[in-house]
Amino acid sequence: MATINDKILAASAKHPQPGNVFQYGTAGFRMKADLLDSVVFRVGLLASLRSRKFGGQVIGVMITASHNPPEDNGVKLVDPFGEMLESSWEAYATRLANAKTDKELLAVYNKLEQDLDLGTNKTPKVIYARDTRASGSRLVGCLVDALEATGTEYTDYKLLTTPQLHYLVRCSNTKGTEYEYGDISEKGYYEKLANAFKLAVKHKKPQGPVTVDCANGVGGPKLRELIKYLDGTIDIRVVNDDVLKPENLNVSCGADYVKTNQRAPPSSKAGPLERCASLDGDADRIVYYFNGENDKFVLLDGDRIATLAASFLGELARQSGLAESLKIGVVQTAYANGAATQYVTSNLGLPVVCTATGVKHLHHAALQFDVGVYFEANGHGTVVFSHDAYKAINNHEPQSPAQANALETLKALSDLINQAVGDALSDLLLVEVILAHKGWSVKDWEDTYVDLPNRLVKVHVLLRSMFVTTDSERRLLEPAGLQATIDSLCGKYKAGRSFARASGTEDAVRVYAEAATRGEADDLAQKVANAVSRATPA
Ligand code: G16
Repeated sequence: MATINDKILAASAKHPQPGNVFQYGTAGFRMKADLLDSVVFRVGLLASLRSRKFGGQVIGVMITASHNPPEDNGVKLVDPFGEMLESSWEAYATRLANAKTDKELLAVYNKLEQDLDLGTNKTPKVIYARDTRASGSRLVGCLVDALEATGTEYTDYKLLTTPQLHYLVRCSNTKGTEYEYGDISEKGYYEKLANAFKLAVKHKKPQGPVTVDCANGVGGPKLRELIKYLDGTIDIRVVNDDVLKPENLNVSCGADYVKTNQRAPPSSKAGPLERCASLDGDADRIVYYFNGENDKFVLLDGDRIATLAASFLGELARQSGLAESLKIGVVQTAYANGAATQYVTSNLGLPVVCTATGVKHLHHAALQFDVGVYFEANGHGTVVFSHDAYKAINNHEPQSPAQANALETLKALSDLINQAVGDALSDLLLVEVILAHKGWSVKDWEDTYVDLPNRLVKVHVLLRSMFVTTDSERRLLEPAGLQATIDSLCGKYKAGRSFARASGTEDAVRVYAEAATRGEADDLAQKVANAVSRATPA
């Protein structure tokens, strides 16, 4: 009878390593889809090991390249509590992906089995899903080959948003425990969000419609499904939800397009002051925007969602009598607008922590607070409630009807907000609850503070690995001398701030710049981008 090792060798022979060097990056492996077969197969091997490490708990595998172009794809692992894969295991993923031959792969796999102290012999379990990319089903085949070879139990959830898969992993592993999170089904996800939303807007209904651009990705059909559970409590208008033509995914639409270009999708028909939002390709990011005075485009990005959420949660904590028990904090990255950071510390009086890019870093930092609000400026984020915060909220006896009302909303929000990971659908409903409660238009939201003009530029370089950062990616250690050039350029502009870092999801270096005026921000970004180009081999 064939052993597991024989099966791995035979299955691996169907998915030869193409000779590339792979790296588990900001959000897993991500690249042109036709290079990914061996990588996905090997991620399947690792998912099986990871489940064994946790005594057979469910591990998630998501096949998506999120905001990347349609011809890309990617794969990432979800840990038992629904979080991103623990960082120390990223190196194992990279090691497996880079083994050159089937035999070498088996040797790496067996060594990991030995070194990882896998404990019990419980059957490993994996659940997986994919976004709407054309390459997704082929890559699922590669994954299944690994799961079959290793005798792993698996469930195919077909098309899901990334946060839905995170939800299902968390529900699967917490069922019957004090951390029980919800019903282990897609329907359970919609019911949980919809019930929480309906409770939160019981006394204050959202005003006017919100138009949601779904990047022609999986968020479209899933949002339409969610709407069915909302019983008309909100008018959500879905646009850019064409998933039948996968080549349209993220093309001239979606959260990344809107954030990077600082403009609405060209297909947008929104009138002045109409509330609009854009999701990304796997619906784990969201940004809002509207056409302001003189047709000026106004972006309400992740920073704005963070400040809105932090201010509202602070109010609810005070109004419900829980201000003393709930320590609220905000986590941002270097991309956060300087004005947003200032607003949180000065106006809201809340602490701010800065981490490197990547949800896993922000999530981890947010767990230090009872209520940790974390958002990347690109719209990726959520609010995490600690176990103590849940206890405080659930055990608190309100002393007045006003306290009871605030407490009910706070409870509803702790259910509405996805605790596992940033979730565009959950964040959409969160923003809608807050605007409804405050009675705010998008203009009122914008008026809370004035953003410093900023610009994001992508520089294509030959060797992005040359860019080594420190201080939460705010400063460069290498290439030598480049940081001094950036410092001196920043010094020439009022409120000038800029940094450069290698993307973990695209073959590019990202340059961010902000300054007192639009012209200065653009100029600074361009000059830093030029310096980045000059510092790398042509
Ligand atoms: C992923 C990560 C985000 C990160 C983004 C861009 O998002 O989950 O944390 O901000 O990539 O990362 P980078 O600048 O390193 O390319 P998504 O939505 O693409 O999965």
